[in-house]
Amino acid sequence: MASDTKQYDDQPLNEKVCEMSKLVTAAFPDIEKICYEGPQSDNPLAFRWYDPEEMVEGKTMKEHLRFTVCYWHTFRATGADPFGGGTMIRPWDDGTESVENARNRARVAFEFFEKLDVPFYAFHDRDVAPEGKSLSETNANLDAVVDVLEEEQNRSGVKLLWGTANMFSHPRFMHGAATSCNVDVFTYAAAQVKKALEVTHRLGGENYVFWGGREGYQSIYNTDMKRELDHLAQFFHMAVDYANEIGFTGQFLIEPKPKEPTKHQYDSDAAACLNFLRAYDLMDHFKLNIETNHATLAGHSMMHELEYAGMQGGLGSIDANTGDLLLGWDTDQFPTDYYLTTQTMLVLLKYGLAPGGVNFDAKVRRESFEPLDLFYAHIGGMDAFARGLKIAAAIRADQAIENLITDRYSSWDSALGQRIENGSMGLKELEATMLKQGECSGNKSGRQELLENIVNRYMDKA
Ligand code: XLS
Ligand code: NI
Ligand code: NI
Repeated sequence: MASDTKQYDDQPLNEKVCEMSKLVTAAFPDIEKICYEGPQSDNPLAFRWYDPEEMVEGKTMKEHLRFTVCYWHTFRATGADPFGGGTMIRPWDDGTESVENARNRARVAFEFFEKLDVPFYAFHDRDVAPEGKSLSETNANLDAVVDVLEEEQNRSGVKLLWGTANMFSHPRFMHGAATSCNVDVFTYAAAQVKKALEVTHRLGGENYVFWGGREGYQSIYNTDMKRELDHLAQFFHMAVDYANEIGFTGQFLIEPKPKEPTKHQYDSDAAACLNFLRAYDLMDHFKLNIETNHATLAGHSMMHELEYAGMQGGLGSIDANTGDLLLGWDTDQFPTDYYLTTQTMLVLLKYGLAPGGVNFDAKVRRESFEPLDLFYAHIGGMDAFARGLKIAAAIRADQAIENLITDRYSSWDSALGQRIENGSMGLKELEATMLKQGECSGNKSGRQELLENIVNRYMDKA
């Protein structure tokens, strides 16, 4: 989510506040289940590319993409920004922080998941249920909503991709959670994660995510970085231990992000996260949840972050969204760019995604305030990923990129290359080789322009 964590505080502005305290009719009465109609369709409430049962590389699109709706943006974002309050019209929401409203909203969410035909959803503890006056009241609120989530999961077959704890919105977390300078805040956060793990386990969550909300610093002058990182690692080890204790076997994920809300987030990018995991002996328990807009904030492309994580066995899941090149913050827009989705799918097909998924950590713009816009946004994102999947699969089937890479590195397949790669050469042997040879053989062209043309060619035909 972007910097406007105010979205957790502000109430939605409902011009048509629902008078019903219980949901008796559908929240989206005019919308039928979204179906695949094919690329020729001009029905804005149909899929043009996402055909859940279509086979690609031996699996259905549904199995490849594992689409996920995120609860916080879709059901809690109000459209508030630093310059003004909420704009969203959500007729089913009575605008209160009551448990009853939260339970009702949960039922609406499942109507949305089913009509959109997504197999998964994801949430933070505090998105689904309101904070109480004490930790025990807060936990009881959560249980009361989780009862509805469980019932709705069983009824609809929609599953939980991941759960997580919001340890950044409440003022107590001003200095961070696991990295707070206040031991009580660390303790509160630990209790919160314990509960969130139990709830995720109860709901059959396939993963558990840690996005380091305020785990970072605004000023290095007041920060004991070593102590904070040691605490963060202890915190993760405690989570691993407790998961073992309760039998939660889901995948733990860390979500890199370089800044927002802090100036320097500890989990700044895939490389920083993997280094942290390795340094603190956590590599066996964690993978990464890579988010597009976070990659670009870190000065990387999504494809770079995915490849970097994937090559080290650390690619777990993705938060699918996009930023805006002209804006420098986490705008969390829905991804519609076929080049982006093709690049993403090229890497995901290479390393695999399950038990991760394609989670739309994206929100409709403040000006797109009607419930209908939630459908348009997700349909666009799902179609863009389905098309990206098809294009990436076609490129892979012809080895159109791979052949050029193989050729580019072919000198390494020579006797010399093999001896270096298997570790049987040192500087002395290499010096002797080059003294004898005198000069390098010629280089090969990088063929960047050809490769860009090849990707365009597959865009045209897939
Ligand atoms: C914020 C993150 C957040 C995580 C879940 O920028 O993207 O939404 O995905 O805490
Ligand atoms: Ni984000
Ligand atoms: Ni995210």
